[in-house]
Amino acid sequence: MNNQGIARLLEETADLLEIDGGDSFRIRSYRRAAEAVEQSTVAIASLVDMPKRLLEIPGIGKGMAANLQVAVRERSIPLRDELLARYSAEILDLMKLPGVGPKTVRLLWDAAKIASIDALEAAIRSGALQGLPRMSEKQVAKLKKGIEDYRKSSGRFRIDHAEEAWLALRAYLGALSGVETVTTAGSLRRGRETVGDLDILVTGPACEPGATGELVEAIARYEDIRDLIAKGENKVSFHLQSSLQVDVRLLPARSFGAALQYFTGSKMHNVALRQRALRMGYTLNEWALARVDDGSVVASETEDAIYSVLGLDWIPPELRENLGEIEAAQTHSLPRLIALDDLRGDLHMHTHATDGLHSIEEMAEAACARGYSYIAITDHSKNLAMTNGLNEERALEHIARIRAVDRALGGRIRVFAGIEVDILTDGELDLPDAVLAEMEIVIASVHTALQMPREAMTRRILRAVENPYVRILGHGTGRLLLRREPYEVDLPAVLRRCAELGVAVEHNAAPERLDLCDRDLRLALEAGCRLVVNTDAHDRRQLDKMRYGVRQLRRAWVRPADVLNTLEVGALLSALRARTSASGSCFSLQSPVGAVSTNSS
Ligand code: DGT
Ligand code: CA
Ligand code: CA
Ligand code: ZN
Repeated sequence: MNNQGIARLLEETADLLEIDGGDSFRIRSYRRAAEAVEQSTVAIASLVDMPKRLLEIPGIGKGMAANLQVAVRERSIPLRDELLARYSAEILDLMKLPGVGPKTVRLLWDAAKIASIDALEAAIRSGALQGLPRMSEKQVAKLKKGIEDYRKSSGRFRIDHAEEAWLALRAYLGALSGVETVTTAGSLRRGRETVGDLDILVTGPACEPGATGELVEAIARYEDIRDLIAKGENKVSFHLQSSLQVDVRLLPARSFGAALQYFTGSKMHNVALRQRALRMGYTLNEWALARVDDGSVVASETEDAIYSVLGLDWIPPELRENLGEIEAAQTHSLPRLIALDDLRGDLHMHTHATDGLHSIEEMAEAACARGYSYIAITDHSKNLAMTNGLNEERALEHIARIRAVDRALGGRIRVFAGIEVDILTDGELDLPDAVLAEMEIVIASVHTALQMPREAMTRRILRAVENPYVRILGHGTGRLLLRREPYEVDLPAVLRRCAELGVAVEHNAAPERLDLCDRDLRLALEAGCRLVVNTDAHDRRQLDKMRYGVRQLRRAWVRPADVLNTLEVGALLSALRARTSASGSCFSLQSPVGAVSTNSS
């Protein structure tokens, strides 16, 4: 069992103790241990026979060390099992609902012995929650919505979680004897925002028909496996601890291309491709592209060869959804899709002035190390009190600090002053124009009152983007993947107006958000919007999340020229919305080093 799995067991034990009304010191000790295990750079499993080493980990005492040993050996913690037996094996599922923590679960249990999502749903239906403390009508409606969303999304996994599982598996499989290549296919290869299961292809001498026995056994010994689903001659399927399903297929190298093509999908793309093959006198399956008449194989080793025999350019996996990519591949008009390397900067990030972790300097240095030419520091505004959002006075001080850091960097990277200003419920912005006028990058975002009716929300956002200082619209849907549905809004109307005003529309690269989604991004392009892709980093490592955003842009057929932060500094500043006052006169950009100095280094 890996550290993450152990940490989850500890965390769940703490949750169960809290539900059980346990001693707060004991609860904290489990949470601290979970944190310590998760942060540890050493695999706990490798220390299982060295209790002394376990005790060296900060936050791990004697009793906890014993827990860790059991966790590694038995994949469980006795106290956790005991509590699950007392309540229900499904009680922890309740906490996957938004706004539900141990306290609420405790309440539900005390009031009506509710210990699963099914039971909660039944209780809502029968009205059994009425009159309970802290269960207003509004709260019950929220729970009901939460259950609906949970049902829709359960069984799918965020792209970053799937990627993490994939990278660990790739390392394990790649090191097994007789394995030469390990490749991911399916929705992960296509870069979908969520993944139903992992599809993995393995080739090498141990994958040749008749020779797979030992490899299959070795795969089945992977430490993160929770349960095996199937173990065949050339396929092993299992659930990981996280309950993510994995299908590993062993193939001879000669059919790798056909298998990769087939298992990458999507189904709709494959159906269209197979029909095309049939029209041309071929059959296409996971083994080969072959002639119908005599069955002779014409292509199977590479994807390239298969597409080429079918008269098509090779199609990037992100486009394989049967949305016109086959036609474009036939006429050699597939777009040159944006790639990570095209980006010159990141225009949305937070610092410890609000809810970020690092300083302006630290964010700038991290961006510099990534090779960026510019960033914008865009902390929250005061409406988001829980983030310690900036009021007018603090915003002005923050600008001064940003300018000072920008100067001190001596042109190594440009640091723009910015803000992620809240759009208030009536569409007013949370800070006065005079403050916004001092900054290059004003992102306007809706963060509160997400439950508004569609028309009111549309009016709210349309009013906000009319403010001449708004250059970027953030959080165009406000969703949290698998947790919170988008807010209701007439998105096409908003996108059209942004296009008219020259307000850029942000794609948020954080894998738990990814708004706008791929389909909405296509809508934005059709509306003539210019895009930006930003990480919304709350610590410097999160600048790495740009890659998730780029995957969604690629899925939306986005080219580098569609995205403003592929431009160099000078071009970026002239491409952003020009700022005019109500009377129409232009404001110059306020910057001590000259906002348009492109040759400052
Ligand atoms: P997921 O796992 O729900 O995120 O989505 P995929 O696309 O990874 O779907 P999955 O894992 O069921 O299958 C992987 C690929 O295998 C799929 O994209 C296309 C191919 N495939 C699976 N079943 C069929 C089928 O019945 N017909 C065709 N043509 N292809 C299939
Ligand atoms: Ca899949
Ligand atoms: Ca699959
Ligand atoms: Zn933000």
